[in-house]
Amino acid sequence: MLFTLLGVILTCTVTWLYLRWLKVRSFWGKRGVPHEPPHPIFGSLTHLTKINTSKWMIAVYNKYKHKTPYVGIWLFWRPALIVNDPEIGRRVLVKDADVFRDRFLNSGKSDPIGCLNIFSVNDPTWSRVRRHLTPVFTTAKIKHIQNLIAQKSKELVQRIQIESSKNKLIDIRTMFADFSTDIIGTAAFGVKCNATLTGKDPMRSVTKSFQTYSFIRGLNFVSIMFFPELADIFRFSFFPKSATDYFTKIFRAVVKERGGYDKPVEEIKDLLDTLLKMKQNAAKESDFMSEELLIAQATIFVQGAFETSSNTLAVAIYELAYNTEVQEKLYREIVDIKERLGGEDFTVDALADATYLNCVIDETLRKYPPMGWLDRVARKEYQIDENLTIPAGTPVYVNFVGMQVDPDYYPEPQLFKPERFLPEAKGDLTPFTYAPFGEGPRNCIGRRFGQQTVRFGLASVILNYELKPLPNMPLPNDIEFNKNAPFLLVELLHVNFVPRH
Ligand code: HEM
Ligand SMILES: *[C@@H]1O[C@H](CO)[C@@H](O)[C@H](O)[C@H]1NC(C)=O
Ligand SMILES: *[C@@H]1O[C@H](CO)[C@@H](O)[C@H](O)[C@H]1NC(C)=O
Ligand SMILES: CC(=O)N[C@H]1CO[C@H](CO)[C@@H](O)[C@@H]1O
Repeated sequence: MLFTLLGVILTCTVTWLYLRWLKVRSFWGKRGVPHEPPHPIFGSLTHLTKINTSKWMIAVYNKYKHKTPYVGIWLFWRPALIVNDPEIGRRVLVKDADVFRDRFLNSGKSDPIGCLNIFSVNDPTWSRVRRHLTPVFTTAKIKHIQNLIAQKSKELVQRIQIESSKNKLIDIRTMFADFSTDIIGTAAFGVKCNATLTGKDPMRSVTKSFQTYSFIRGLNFVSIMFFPELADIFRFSFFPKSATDYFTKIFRAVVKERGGYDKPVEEIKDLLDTLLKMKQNAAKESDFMSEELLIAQATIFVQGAFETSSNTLAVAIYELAYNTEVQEKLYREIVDIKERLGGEDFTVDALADATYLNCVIDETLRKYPPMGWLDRVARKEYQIDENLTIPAGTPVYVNFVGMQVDPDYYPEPQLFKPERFLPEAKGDLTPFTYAPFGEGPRNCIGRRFGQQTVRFGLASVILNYELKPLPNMPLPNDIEFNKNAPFLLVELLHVNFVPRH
């Protein structure tokens, strides 16, 4: 009797699941959207344990290139759309940004620091926070960080000197992560960090924990990015708990040191001040912002800044070592700037005007965008084009990493050619085929901050060292990337730093 009952229940469940599956599986076919048949569990995500998602995005792009502007995929059982077309990308990110204001990725509700930060939070909190923060990330407002970045750039040169004198191979990924951690740690949390010189610092221990993409951390990120409900159930978090505990502790201590949450901020000196000011301004509009909300922003500044900037620096230095003409041209520009400054420290303005330096950075971000695809979710039904309307809730990924290496847009995409981005050549580029900082109202809020960090770091190293390849290291196009990391993250890299004088 019992067995019969169990048997009936089982049969019903299996049949129901099967019928659901048939419906899921036919989703894109029914709409005439090109797709690969999904795996019964993972959908289109069967690559996850094998290759980097960025590489996968490039593969999908190349496979469907010129056949179709978009490709249907499944995130497990959820249909999602990859957009490989600049014009549709522009509409999703800019013109119809109101429909696509939210990101799909999300960490569980059990993780306030992870789910309240401006990167992962959705409306209405996102608009509230973004509105207050955008004005303080303008060029003028972040100039006060110039001295900090200039000081850390000098320490970077010292660091290379110290390590070279010990005949040590320099792990450039780690060195630049030490550098970028010092800058963003001090700017966001108001504490002094000394990792550039020493390689060690409490703040650096935290960013190291962010960088260890073990299988489990990788799994965390896969859920957060592609299956947020699972992140909720298993209480996965954006940040390791030890990190958020540490951030909470130092944030409180520094706020206390500055006179508490209610002491009016007169002059904004760093990002922490901007957060305090945001809370105070919101209070004037009877909008209460919790301490957690502030700490979540400071934390995402660290995560959003340190790895993007340090990866960019590492791959730029690596490419320069293998592209001697580019390096020489850059060196001459930097020497000129230094002379024009009368030998004084670089300034934000002088480096912003360094045409070739900026082309080198643009080209680095073309080949190695830290976040190669942009994630949005449709808040209501949306007509993609005359052939396709997607239902509300469909995740959409704009595939810039694919477009950025498409030879039709960037001839010989494997070559490192900063000249593509020279002002006189820029007119030939197809709009919306390049967006390393994202696009539209939800683009990277720290763009200028990141650019400054990278400009100062590169200029200081190039002025003092000639970069040369070392034997037994891979060519730039064979660099390996961590396959558990959600975004492009380089593995161990070494170059030879030869002092210029
Ligand atoms: C080379 C450096 C950097 C690169 C390449 C980069 C790239 C990006 C990209 C592609 C996005 C997604 C944009 C979109 O969806 O349209 C983003 C978002 C974001 N970035 Fe950056 N970033 C960099 C540096 C920074 C820095 C220095 C900070 C903080 C000080 C920062 C903070 C953020 C934040 C908070 C968001 C989320 C914005 C939102 O959702 O409203 N980033 N970044
Ligand atoms: C940073 O480390 C260096 C080298 O160990 C040391 O000389 C210097 O005093 C430290 N600076 C701070 C602010 O702790
Ligand atoms: C819609 O589909 C038709 C038939 O496949 C195709 O010729 C047309 O170019 C498509 N329209 C757009 C905007 O892609
Ligand atoms: C396709 C591809 O290049 N995948 C790389 C992803 O990262 C792993 C680990 O570094 C590499 O081994 C793969 O080659």
